Amino acid sequence: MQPVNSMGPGEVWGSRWETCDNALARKYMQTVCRKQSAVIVAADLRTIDELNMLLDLIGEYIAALKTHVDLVDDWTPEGWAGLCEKAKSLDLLIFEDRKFADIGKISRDQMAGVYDIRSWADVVTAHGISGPDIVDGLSAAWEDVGRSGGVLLLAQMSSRGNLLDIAGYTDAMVDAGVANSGVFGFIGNGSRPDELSVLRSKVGNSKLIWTPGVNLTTGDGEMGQRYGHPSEAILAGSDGIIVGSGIHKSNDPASAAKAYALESWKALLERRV
Ligand code: S5P
Repeated sequence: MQPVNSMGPGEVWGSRWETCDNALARKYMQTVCRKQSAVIVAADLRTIDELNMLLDLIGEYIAALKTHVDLVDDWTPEGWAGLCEKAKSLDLLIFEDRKFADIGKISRDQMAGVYDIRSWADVVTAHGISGPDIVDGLSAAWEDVGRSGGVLLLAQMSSRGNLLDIAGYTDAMVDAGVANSGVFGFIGNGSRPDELSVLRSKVGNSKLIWTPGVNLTTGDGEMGQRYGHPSEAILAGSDGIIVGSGIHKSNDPASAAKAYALESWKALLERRV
């Protein structure tokens, strides 16, 4: 049998690799193969020092860095630029989980502003509640600074009582998103593999699905969060597990990140056949 470390993205991702139409998504799939990890860390920490320390500990075990730039207490442009440089040197896509939701032209402007998200984020999240033009607004913002990026549309959420499964919302989101080359993929609910399988069958193979709501300890989390097992999420169709507290609240973040990486990689290889 071929050693896994010589496997190319076509062998690991199968038809996902062949049909995926988004350059950044293909880059992510290659990174996953190189690092043998489909872990996106949700680095929900309040200081730049803590963020840097976390990346130093776990950078080799993850494929992307997810941030919430507006929860950092000591944010400065210089401090943030240093963190982004570190992420790039670790071969990580930078994903700002801003959950844009306004009309297209305001979302474009919100990509600028104090944080200037368009200049450093490769991927951002958006709700589709305002209609499909939000994707054009966000893509235009990247073009404004000579960059390109990808939008992750929230098709499902992991929190209990969320309203995204009401009255055909998810289906409409998927229909609009699949047809749009600015869409990197979708956020699905990692805590409910059965719902995730249904989402995957609607999405098809041309777009990625990344899933929060995963933890090696499953069940209810804080304030309505719900957790499913990372392997089950991947076997149900997730292409990237978004892990926050499972890593950054661990006493040993490096070992935790390594354990999530191993689970994700094993499940990806199992799904392949
Ligand atoms: O439905 C969602 C969508 C997202 S992006 N549910 C989520 O929890 N998230 C994000 O994933 C959330 O903003 C947080 O950064 C992360 C989950 O963190 P954890 O500590 O619960 O693993």
